[in-house]
Formats: sequence, C-alpha cells, structure tokens
Amino acid sequence: MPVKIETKPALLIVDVQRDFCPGGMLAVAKGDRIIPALNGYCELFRKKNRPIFFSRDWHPQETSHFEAFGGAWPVHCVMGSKGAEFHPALKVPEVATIISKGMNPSRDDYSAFDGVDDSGTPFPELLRRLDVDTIYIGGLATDYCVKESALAALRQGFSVTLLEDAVRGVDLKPGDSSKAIAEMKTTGAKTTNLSTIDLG
Ligand code: VGL
Ligand code: ZN
Repeated sequence: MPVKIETKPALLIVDVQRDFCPGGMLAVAKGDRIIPALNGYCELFRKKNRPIFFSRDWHPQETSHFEAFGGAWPVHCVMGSKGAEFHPALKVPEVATIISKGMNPSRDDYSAFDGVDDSGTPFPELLRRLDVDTIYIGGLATDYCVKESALAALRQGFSVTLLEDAVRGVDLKPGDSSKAIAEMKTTGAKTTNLSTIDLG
C-alpha cells in the first residue's frame, strides 16, 4: 500500500472582480470563462472542510498603481466601487475569508500575501494559524496577481498548486501568461485541473 502523505490545503481565488472581467476597466480577455471551474474548486474545498480565501484588488482613488499617479494601470477596483465587486457569477460561500490588498497608495501589492482580512490580519498569518501547508491558486490575472501570489507563497515555504484550467492573463505582451506559468513551475509550483485534482 502506498503511503498517503497528508497535506493541509487551502484554496485561494485571486481577484475575480468585475473590473478584471469583460466590460470592466482592466478586462482580462475571457476572464469570466474560468468562473464555472472556480465554483467547482470552491465546492470541492467546502465539501472537504478546507479553508477558502478570495482575494480582491482594493485600491484607493489615488495610488501610484494608477497611470494618473505614475503607475502602469488605468483606474480599476477602487474600494467600494461596482468594479471592485466580485463577479456576480462567482459563488462566494459564507465560510470564505475575503483578503483585501492594494490599499497602500504607494505600492502595487500584486500578491495576496500582502493582503489582510477584515480585521487586518495578514493573509500569511491566517494560513499559519490554520496550519495550512499547501495553497491551490486560481483566478486573475495569471501574469500579475496570480503569479506574484504563487511566488510569494513559495518564498514563504508553502507548497503551491496552480489551477491551470482556472487562470487567465492580461498578456500586455503576447506570451506573458505562458511565461508566468513557466516561471511558477520552475520555482516549484505544481499544476492541476478540475478533472484530476485529488485532495485525498
Ligand atoms: C492585477 C493589474 C493591476 C491583478 C491587479 O489582479 O492581476 N493586475 N492590478
Ligand atoms: Zn490593481
């Protein structure tokens, strides 16, 4: 009998907000197409009673993240705005924890690991309290917040599995998303999809 190694997984769904989906201020092409798969992952983690986190980009009106203040991006995901809402097709269960990031007006904070929950507790601290050792990551955008979250998780000693059928990228330059996936893999991320995932 093969020995089953127990892991303590958590799910992180990154920035599936109106502004990153078609019709939004910083729309990722076909960004909404990953939502059914994400809902499926969510259901799976809920059934297993494993922690589920939804990060959201949550910017002040004036931030060096925006073009008008020296940054790279059009205005998007301003805290409290319609565009900052989770996409309406995304099922956010009651038990999920929301992680907000990007509130500091002088930082980009692409990574959910720079985010905090509603009481201000840093995301990595929440994971440690729950004894999580493995993070499954999907969402938007592959080449920014998903990548930076995955690399931060690996740096901080977590195992990372990328949900390959549930990520989409901005591709400011063609190929950015495939490059990002390659970089996550060479840094140590594994990959899975909804038909092959095995949480034990
Ligand atoms: C993101 C660009 C700017 C993301 C956030 O969520 O990937 N990308 N802000
Ligand atoms: Zn942003």
